[in-house]
Amino acid sequence: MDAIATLRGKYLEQIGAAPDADALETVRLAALGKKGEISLKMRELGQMSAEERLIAGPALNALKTEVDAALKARKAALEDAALDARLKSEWLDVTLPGRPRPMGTIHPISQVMDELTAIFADMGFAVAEGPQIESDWYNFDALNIAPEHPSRQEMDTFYLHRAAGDNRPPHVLRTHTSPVQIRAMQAQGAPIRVIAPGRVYRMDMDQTHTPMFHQVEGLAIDRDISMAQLKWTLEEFCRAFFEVDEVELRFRASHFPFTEPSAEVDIRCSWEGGQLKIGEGKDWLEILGSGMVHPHVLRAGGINPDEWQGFAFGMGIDRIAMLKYGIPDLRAFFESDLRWLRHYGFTSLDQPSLAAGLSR
Ligand code: 2NL
Repeated sequence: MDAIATLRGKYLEQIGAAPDADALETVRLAALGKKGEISLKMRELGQMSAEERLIAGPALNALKTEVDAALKARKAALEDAALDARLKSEWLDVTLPGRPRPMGTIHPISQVMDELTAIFADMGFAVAEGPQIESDWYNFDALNIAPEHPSRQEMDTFYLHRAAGDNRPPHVLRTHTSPVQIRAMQAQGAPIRVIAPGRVYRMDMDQTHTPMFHQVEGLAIDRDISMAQLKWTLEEFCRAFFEVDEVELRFRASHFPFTEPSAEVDIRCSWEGGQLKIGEGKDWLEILGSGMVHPHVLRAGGINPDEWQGFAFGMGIDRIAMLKYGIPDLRAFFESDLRWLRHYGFTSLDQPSLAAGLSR
């Protein structure tokens, strides 16, 4: 009995003093492990006489139960203490103000591209994209632009170098987004309704020209598309884009190699006190070029001109962005001046949508 009391005192004390889970496990093994002191004592019961066992058995069992319970209680206490320590060190003041971060703005050209995409999407036009480096076939031949046409001159178009000995015709930086529409026709066939917004390149640099600028072209092909639908589509676009109730467009006969007939389109406006007003007044502002797609161009797109016809148009995005948002200088668009960007830029929350702002 004395031996049991000694064991009890020793292990209960060690358990109470164990500073962590590892130390506690060491105590557990020493007491109740396979070769633990209490386990060995229990194995000795077999060699005892029946009378001895009657006394020692229950006492040892009681000791085992008590030590076991003490181990569990200490383990729980250690875990509680560890959690308390974490709760004390790992805290967060959720009432602190956020750290200020520099916030960028949406470039007016991106904003305008998003706006016009939303407007044309509402009229059933999908957005098509394509490479900015094009073969001369996609950029010129497919568009019925003759080999001797001035726009092909090295003066106006950026040509890429070929390796010495490579005699294939050079690629070009696309001079319009028309090649995107040729590719869309080839991929999709007719009927088709797409717009192609994007960067285009021409060798031009002065007050009103930059060597890289932005264009959106549109294309609608079906069995019976006419200039009447072209006119309605452009009127709807202008009403929504310039956010005015009425617009008036004027078609002037013109010439492009890729359309026949061709028309340049002016919008009625007034300039009063340097302030542009769209839809009223006695001035006219040229905003785009358009026409019925030339049969040669349909054929280049893999579409049979005896079955299908359609309209196309092309518009400068930078220019309509300047008109809508009163931006005076084209070249500032591409100077990455942060003060300019903060002034003319849009917040990312200012999402163009037909429901919010782009009214008819
Ligand atoms: C302008 C004139 C125009 C087109 C672009 C086009 C595209 C295909 C077929 C036929 Cl795939 N035409 N595009 C048509 C007429 C005018 O742009 O002054 N742009 C600023």
